[in-house]
Amino acid sequence: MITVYSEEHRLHDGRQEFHRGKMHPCFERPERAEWILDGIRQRNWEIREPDPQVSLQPLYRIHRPRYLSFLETIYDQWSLVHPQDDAIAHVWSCRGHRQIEPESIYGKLGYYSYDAGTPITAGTWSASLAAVRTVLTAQQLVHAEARGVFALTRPPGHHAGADFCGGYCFCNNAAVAAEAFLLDGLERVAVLDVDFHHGNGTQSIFYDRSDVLCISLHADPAEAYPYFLGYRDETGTGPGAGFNVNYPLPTGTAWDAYSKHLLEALAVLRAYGTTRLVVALGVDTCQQDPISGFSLRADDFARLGELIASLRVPTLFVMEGGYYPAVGQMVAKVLAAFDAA
Ligand code: OKP
Ligand code: ZN
Repeated sequence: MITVYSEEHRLHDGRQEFHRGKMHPCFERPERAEWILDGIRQRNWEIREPDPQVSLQPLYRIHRPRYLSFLETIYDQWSLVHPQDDAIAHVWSCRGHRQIEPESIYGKLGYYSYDAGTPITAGTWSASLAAVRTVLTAQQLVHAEARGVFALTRPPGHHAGADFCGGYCFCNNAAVAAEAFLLDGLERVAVLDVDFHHGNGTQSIFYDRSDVLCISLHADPAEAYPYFLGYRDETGTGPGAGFNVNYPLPTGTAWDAYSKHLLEALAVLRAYGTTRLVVALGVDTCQQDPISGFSLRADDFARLGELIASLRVPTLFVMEGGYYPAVGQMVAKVLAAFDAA
């Protein structure tokens, strides 16, 4: 399997995230990509750089222009006042407040984000754009008839919405790739999100659309991040009614229960007539993950790759979460089993 990877991800290097009353070193750090690359290199798979000429049209269709200019410019404005610190919001809009983009940098940060775990650094915009080029280059390879391609994206994407960042995510790489398949003339595109956390950004982007089916298996938001989205009764709206499927699972879920729901998800993908699949591949479902609560074991990741392959649909794997050194081993198990099936 080909991996597309850019070392520009390193430009996004947040110092700290706010969590449960104090600042902690960021879990989502450049080292993660090294861990993932280790797993890929051990298998001797080809690693390619993103095409610098790849069209960014799908990015502009997924994200609002004003949000993209916010991402591009906010750190420069912030650093004039706080040159030693990353940009991070400390105030957000809520019920009864105006939904407006204030002039103040603090107001803008609150308007375009939803948590305090997602610092914006000097290189966040460049790294995010490199991740988008990475996923779009990989998408082009799948479009040109590759059966499976891996986009080693960092920062991750599935929590980013049309006009907000959060959950370590800035641009929604998986959503951008799904949009690219549609722009290439395909129909019945689907996103299968297997990250531990619900992909609230992806769901919100496609919630009223029938051209991208979104299916997600994740920790029950009643007990886990992102808390405010990802419940079972969220099934889509308007023309998108029936095109969003959530499988919220309890803390401690292991392969036995997980795989039952995965088989259901695969049946939905089959019934839809999926032509191209984007897998939001988080491996933070592993028992080893320091910030998550499922109990998948190493060999379960091979089963995961095998089951995804059983769909027999050209598949783009997009990296999401996974915060422990063996993350590359789990990713490689998924991809190798997919290839072998
Ligand atoms: C991003 B992805 C840890 C608390 C959790 C946000 C989690 C974002 C996960 N300090 N904060 O879905 O893996
Ligand atoms: Zn996650």
